[in-house]
Amino acid sequence: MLYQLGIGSNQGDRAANLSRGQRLLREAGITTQSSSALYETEPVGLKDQPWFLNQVLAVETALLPMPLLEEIKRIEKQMGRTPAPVDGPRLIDIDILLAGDEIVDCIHLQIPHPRLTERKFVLVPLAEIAASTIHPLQQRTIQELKAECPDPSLVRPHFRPDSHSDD
Ligand code: PH2
Ligand code: MG
Ligand code: MG
Repeated sequence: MLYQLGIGSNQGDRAANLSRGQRLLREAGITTQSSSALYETEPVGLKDQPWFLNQVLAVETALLPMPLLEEIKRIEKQMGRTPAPVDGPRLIDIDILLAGDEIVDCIHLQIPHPRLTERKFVLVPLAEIAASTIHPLQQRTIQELKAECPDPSLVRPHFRPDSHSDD
């Protein structure tokens, strides 16, 4: 089954945290089919914290949504994520955004992610790899949801510090 995952970090070496997260997913049999660019994003919710790096991954796995969530939690814990306030700083955060056309609504897991449509830091990278995917509850494409999203927070492409050189 193909899932879209949102992955973010705003502590330590953020880019290294995202790539380690992706590697641990792969080692758990959750393989990346396509990935967005990295985005430098203004914090949403709690403002007084460092900017995030966010990315969206399309991953393939045989895991059903709840077992996938358990694997994700295990990886976040393995990477050293500690309990933090809601919307507070984090070393790594991996969220299930979409699971194909499926809708999941239980206490511990809602898919599509309930705040997906309100967040530019999700919609911008998601539109890069899944623009014409239809949100199964809104019946709108990701492209449309991005265009209509009123979130004023800044989302800009991340330029890797080592990606250019003077010599
Ligand atoms: N995650 C949050 C809260 N706020 N802001 C940005 N820019 N990026 C995030 O990943 C993020 C956030 C809760 O998970
Ligand atoms: Mg999150
Ligand atoms: Mg999360």
